[in-house]
Amino acid sequence: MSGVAEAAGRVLLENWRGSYTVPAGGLYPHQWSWDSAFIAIGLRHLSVERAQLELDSLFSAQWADGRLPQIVFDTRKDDGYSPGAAFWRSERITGSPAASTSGLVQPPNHAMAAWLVHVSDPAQSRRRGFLERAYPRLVAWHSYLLERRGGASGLAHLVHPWESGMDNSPYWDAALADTPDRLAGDIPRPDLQHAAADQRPTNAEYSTYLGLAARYRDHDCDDRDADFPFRFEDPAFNALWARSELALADIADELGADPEPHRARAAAITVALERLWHQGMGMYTARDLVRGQLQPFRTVSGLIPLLLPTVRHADELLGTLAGEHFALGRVGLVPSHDLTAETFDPSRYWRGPSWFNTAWLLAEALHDRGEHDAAATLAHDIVASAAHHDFPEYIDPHSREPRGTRRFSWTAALALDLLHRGRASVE
Ligand code: 2M8
Repeated sequence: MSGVAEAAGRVLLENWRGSYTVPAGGLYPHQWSWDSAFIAIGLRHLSVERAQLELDSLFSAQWADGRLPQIVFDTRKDDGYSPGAAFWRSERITGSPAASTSGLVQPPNHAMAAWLVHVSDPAQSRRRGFLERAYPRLVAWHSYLLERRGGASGLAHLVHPWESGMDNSPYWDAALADTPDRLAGDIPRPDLQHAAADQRPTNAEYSTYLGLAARYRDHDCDDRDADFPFRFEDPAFNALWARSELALADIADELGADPEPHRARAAAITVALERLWHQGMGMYTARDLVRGQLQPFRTVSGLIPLLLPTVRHADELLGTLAGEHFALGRVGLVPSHDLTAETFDPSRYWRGPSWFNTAWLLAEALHDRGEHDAAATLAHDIVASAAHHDFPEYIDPHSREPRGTRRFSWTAALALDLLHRGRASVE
């Protein structure tokens, strides 16, 4: 193994907590849903068993309605993160699991990860019955999205910015400003002990995040609050759902189950994504279901549909990715927000900095589309930026300086994955 792969492995070992991996020791001391899926994709190269356990432990916190929770709390560390187990009190809600969890969800990248974990050692996976265990969990999770979060549009909707994984994206600004649910008084910000305030969401954003989460919790997280003030269809969330349906088709095939319903669902979501196409922006964007508007912002979320083989506007998306707004190959990784927008901030969380998970997804998409040079350049940038800065959470796209916390698990895992699969090399 190269020195970089070894260093990445050390980050994953350090952040391992016996049956799952924390995103980062100080800032995020619990198990996060889509982090665990990205982490399993890298961990499989170190230990297939651990990668399986990472996903199994998330599945064991599944709710009776099928949702996979945003966070599974380590209740011994509840004071280190806000909002924690004491805020959610999930145990009082019927259908919640034995573990203490958040009631929200995160993007559905889990079936995609489960399939990649399986193919890294199919014989071992079969021996341990990994996919037999995972498949019903994943089917229940996707049914939750369809039945509780789906609608006539054919897309699933989010009820909180945290559910997008891209917390303070400009997509949510107008809706948050318009939301009556805010937490008054002191806003707990333990995160600021671990990352600079100008690289994190603001207190004003946090007061609405907490107000919305409290309202959802106080309705027992049951999704039937017809007047809920925040409901969005997000491109990356739905593209990952469709991509994961394609992975479920592969899993069904492997298990001798019928793959067709999964292929049909993936195709239906891909077609439904067209309602998020914004001609003027040249990309997909989020739709505010409460106010009925497409958001006039370019963010990396709107590029993620490139993962779908039959997405209609692939050529325009490739043009937007290469053009002045995201400047592929000319800045660090892929910025989370349009480089030319007034709302762009190179340091603040999901309003400009480049993240490793979205860059990895786009490197996969470019590779699958036969754009091998662009995929290799991006993969190389992921590995180099991870290695040079001690596996940062995100980077400034212009200066390439590290931002947020360091020794971040998915940064290490995804760099390790690219090295192991020969998609990038170390110079
Ligand atoms: C960030 O989100 C959490 C809330 O879930 C936070 O800001 O405290 C996001 O970057 C999210 O995508 C990520 O899953 C999480 C843990 O890495 O941190």
